[in-house]
Amino acid sequence: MTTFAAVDLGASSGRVMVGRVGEGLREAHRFANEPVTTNGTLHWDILALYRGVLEGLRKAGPVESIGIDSWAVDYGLLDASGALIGNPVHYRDARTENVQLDIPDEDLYEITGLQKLPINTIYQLAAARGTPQFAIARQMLLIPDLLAYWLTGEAGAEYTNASTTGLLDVRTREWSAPLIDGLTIELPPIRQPGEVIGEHDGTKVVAVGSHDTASAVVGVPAADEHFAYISCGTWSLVGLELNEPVLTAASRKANFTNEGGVDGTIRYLRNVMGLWPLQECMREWGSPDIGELLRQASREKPVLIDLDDPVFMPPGNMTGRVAKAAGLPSDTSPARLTRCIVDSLALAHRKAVEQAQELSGRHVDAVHIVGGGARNELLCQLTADACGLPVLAGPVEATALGNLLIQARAAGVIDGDLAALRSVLRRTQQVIRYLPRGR
Ligand code: LFR
Repeated sequence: MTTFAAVDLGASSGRVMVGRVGEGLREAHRFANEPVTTNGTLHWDILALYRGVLEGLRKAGPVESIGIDSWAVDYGLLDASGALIGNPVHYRDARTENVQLDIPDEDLYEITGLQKLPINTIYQLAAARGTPQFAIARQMLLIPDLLAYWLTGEAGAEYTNASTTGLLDVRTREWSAPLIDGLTIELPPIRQPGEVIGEHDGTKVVAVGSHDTASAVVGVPAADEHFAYISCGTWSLVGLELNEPVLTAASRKANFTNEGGVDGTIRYLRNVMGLWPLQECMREWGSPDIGELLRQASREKPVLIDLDDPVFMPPGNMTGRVAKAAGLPSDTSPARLTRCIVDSLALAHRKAVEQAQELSGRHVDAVHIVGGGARNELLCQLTADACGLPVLAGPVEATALGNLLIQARAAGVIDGDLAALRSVLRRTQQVIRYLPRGR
């Protein structure tokens, strides 16, 4: 049977997973993703990540093809010789805080369909403009495209990830001429998931939904279209899979985004802060056992905070920021702070699930939680309670599975639409059902 390697880079670690259709995934290699601050700027350590990818591919052994996905919006700049200029800047860096674009928000939404998020590439490029590095830059490659370029020598921009930049036209699915007008750097041609990018040491590198959230949505084991998904990890990406974008003023005001999905779908969603505040608190507490912490938290009384507040974006001193927002003393116990974050997240999930339905007119009767958050029983139950809908939790590895399925289809091992790919997941992946309590 044919084996595939899925490279999946997350905000805190990267993995190379190996698997076959209909079987489980094996983790060939996991490596830390540790951002580094120099001269006050937060960077990704991209060469360490690339080394991790190479090491993982070596450990994976012979495979039919390789697919790469990662978080979105961040990029590397290349000079005229194709060399990387400096380390890619982390989207959590403060450089975009006060950036203003020339174009009004309404017009930008009309073209791109994207929620207003300062992390989006368009704001990052505006912040970078005028720097000496930008002056010598000739090309921009998003993170998975940069790694694919190093593996194969081929430059391109995979569509689902390009759709998060704020430079793509949501209708034509190409770079927007008015938005890239005047940009002194070249944006490479768009390529679609399933296309062969090139070869690395004789193995094909195939474009997948290279935005991790796009691959995660492929990996949602939904039975029909009446589902909401929450791709829950560092972020919670909460939304629906649609065929057409929703570009109304109400949608813009609710800050909903129309990102490009695999097979021409639209990922109509909101970025909710996700488990990031809890991950940061855990780091401060010296990484205690999460199971025990959640058990203790389940016995605490809820206190709610607004997780959308940009005050929670940067790393560091998260316990202090959460306690302050909740009006709790700075020595509040980890269990209480955990309960506060998890409850607030469940409520934010509910708000986004409800708004997505209202704004799109699509009704849902189940919420799928995929990604690491599917392991968090307290969060899954509280989300079911808040939404008043069954939550179907799993697979945890939806992103790597979505990555692998698109490679498998490209190789001709399986065929069919997203529904067909999802039926494979329903047959092979464990899903835990949480029913809503007490409404
Ligand atoms: C999730 C994710 C989100 C994106 C954020 C920043 O890992 O890709 O979809 O908004 O990271 O890139």
